[in-house]
Amino acid sequence: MNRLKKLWREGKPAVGAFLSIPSGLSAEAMAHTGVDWLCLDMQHGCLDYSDVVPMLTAISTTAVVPLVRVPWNEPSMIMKVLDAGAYGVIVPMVSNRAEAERAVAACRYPPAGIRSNGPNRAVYYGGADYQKGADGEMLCIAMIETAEGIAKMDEIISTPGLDAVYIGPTDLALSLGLAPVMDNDEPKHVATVNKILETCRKHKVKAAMHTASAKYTQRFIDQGFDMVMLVNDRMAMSNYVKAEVGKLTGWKPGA
Ligand code: 3PY
Ligand code: MG
Repeated sequence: MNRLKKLWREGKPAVGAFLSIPSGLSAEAMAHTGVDWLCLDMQHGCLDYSDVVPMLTAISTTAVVPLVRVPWNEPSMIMKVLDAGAYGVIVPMVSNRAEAERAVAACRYPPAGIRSNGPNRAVYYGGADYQKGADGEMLCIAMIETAEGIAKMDEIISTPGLDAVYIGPTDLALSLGLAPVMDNDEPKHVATVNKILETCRKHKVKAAMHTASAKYTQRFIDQGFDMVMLVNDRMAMSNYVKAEVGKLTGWKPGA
């Protein structure tokens, strides 16, 4: 059973993190932090398929829901990460209905979609009859972050079978002619984010937002987002060590 879907059925938001470091150990460590979900980032993280499989295994030692952001809207990789045990995919840069339908179809077995049979690792949590319930459990999450996607948000968000829409704030900013900063307060950015959330509400699709801080994670939870990303592993590590280094007195880095 997909615990993310359970949280949503209970009306609860889910908080998670992105993993960009190719390590089973850091995936396991992050899975023990209290987050609801972890997303292995194959788009911008340093992860290949051979990294993703042991990281999914490491996350499976906990109840945390494993997701994968695939590098692109490409059915073969979507199917491979679902076979390897992801409970859903985040698909970047979905710009129109046809692209959203392509992503959804790759996540669903026939007759609903085109997913090919071969759930090699997924059977270990799904059981021998994994295929029976898989279409209802695997999350297909499309990112809206391109200029075309912003213009066509209604046709994307209303795509049958799409579970959620995930906002990529920095690509969204670039698409709006703004600087690619996270936790963005530019009025044009805020208005676009609000409009995506509203459109998700209209079509009863879950809305997900990416942040770089607890302050903005809290803000988006309070605003009604169903899924919010709090932190990524690389930033967590470097921010923590930088802060600790900064607390030392009588010592300067490299001095
Ligand atoms: C973006 O900010 O564009 C993202 O995709 C977040 O990783
Ligand atoms: Mg992006």
